[in-house]
Amino acid sequence: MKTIQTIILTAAMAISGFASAHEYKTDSLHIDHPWSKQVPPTSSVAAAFFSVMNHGDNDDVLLGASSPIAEKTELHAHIHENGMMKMREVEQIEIPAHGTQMLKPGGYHIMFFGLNEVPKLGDSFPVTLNFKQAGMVEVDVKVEEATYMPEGGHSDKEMDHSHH
Ligand SMILES: [Cu+2]
Repeated sequence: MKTIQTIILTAAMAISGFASAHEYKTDSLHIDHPWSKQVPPTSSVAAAFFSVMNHGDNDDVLLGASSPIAEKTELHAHIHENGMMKMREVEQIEIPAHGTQMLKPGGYHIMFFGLNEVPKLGDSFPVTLNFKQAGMVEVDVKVEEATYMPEGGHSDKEMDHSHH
């Protein structure tokens, strides 16, 4: 009996494509695969990314985030300034009605400062997202390799080449 269960589980994972994919849904929001880029064990900062779809008729806004792994959590954007990429804190991230907002390397992201523990590759850590309309949404952020790029993140391909 145990063998059969194992086979069924394996098949289900194969069908879903990525065993590590995970998603969260509220009435109107669909948050896909929150992930964090692996950082060195001595790092005091980390960042998290995900895509969020708004299936509702009203705009929503990400107002903030918090996590027990960090002393401080900020919403960040990357901006180009004099040919340099710089990070800057933003007060909120818009999620337009019937639209998708991508948090990804080189764009919007959630930034963790003063890490209490440095998340390791394959680990997950909890983050609470605070949306204006949807309210508090708890997600698990999965730590991926530094080279990881989610599907739909193709606009970063040029940047990616510069690292090699
Ligand atoms: Cu940042």
